[in-house]
Amino acid sequence: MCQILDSTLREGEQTPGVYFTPEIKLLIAQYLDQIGIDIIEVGNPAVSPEICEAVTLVANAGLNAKIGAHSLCRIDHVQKALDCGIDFLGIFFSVAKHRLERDYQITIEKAIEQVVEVIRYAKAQKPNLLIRYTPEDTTRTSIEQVIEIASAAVQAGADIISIADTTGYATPFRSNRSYSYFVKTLKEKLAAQQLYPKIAVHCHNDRGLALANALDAYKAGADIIDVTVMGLGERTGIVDLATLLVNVMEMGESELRWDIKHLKELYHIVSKYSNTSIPPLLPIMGKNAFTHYAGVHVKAVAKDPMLYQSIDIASLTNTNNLALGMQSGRTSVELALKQIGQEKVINNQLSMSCILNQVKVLAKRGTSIDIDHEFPQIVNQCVLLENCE
Ligand code: HCA
Ligand code: CU
Repeated sequence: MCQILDSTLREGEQTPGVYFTPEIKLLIAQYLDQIGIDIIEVGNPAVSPEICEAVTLVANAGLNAKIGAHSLCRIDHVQKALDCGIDFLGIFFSVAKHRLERDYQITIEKAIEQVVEVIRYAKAQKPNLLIRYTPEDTTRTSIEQVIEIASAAVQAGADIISIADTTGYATPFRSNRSYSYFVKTLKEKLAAQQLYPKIAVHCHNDRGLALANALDAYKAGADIIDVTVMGLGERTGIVDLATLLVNVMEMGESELRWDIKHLKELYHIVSKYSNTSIPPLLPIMGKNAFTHYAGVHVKAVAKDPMLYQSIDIASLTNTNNLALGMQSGRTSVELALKQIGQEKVINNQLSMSCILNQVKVLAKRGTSIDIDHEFPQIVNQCVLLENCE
């Protein structure tokens, strides 16, 4: 069984322009909690007083999920996070050769010393705190270095080691760049030292492979998977929550674990307060995800939606929709007439031809026809014309 860590409030707030007030963060966290998310990462309290306030607010709201803060590998930042009353702390520090040499300008020995000191400090302050250590840019760090730092971090008190694909470099199709390689090797080498931390994965989408990498990691035995609503995050973001849930359910996770009916409202709220519209083609939660358009499709779907759908959770997460436009046929017009309560028009052949014709004329503008607002006008015109002839 894998756990889900949602980072909409931390990684998601690293989407350019996004800012959630502490109250909105609490609202989003409440929805995530109702869905059954295991860990909610709220932000780094040392970044701003508002984030500090948000972490404190969410950590003290009595949610079932573990509430976490993010922190640089510094004692002052860790202390600030601890003061917020958190259950989970994510400390990140890269030990990639290029980073140590070109940015931090310290040796690997010095880096290990710093990581060990900070983790020991956090554990001493709060022994039941769940500590995650992330060797940032893990997938571009030599595996030997990852094993060395992970082993030191776990011995210092880290409960979780996260494999972060910070730049979206991993791919399931290159063996030593794949998540399965990192997850399996890390588990195996640490177990040989009698160390058994949970392994988390944080997959960025720069190559469009975030979901594929997360599923590769899941198959290899990853214990925790990071997601955000809509895949929000730095650059091209990380794995989308709803898409991940649907896929891990197919790989053996029980669907009873999550109350997915709250996804719709959650996505609506995150979209509204992040000023980011939900992409219509986004799997599962996009407006088009369960919308059928072309005449042949609509005709078949009117008998059974599964004739042109392979996911049977539309009613819980999204709604089955009809789109009206150039590709529409008679069944679409019939369904649209039923939707607006004008089914009596269906039996009038001349009106039906007129309506279908007008739908196609209007569709040349290049956007679908709004069934509740525009379609009734087309119907009225055609019916009027018919009565006058
Ligand atoms: C960041 C980088 C990070 C950290 C992940 C982690 C990444 O924005 O700080 O701490 O587990 O992608 O490496 O999100
Ligand atoms: Cu990230």
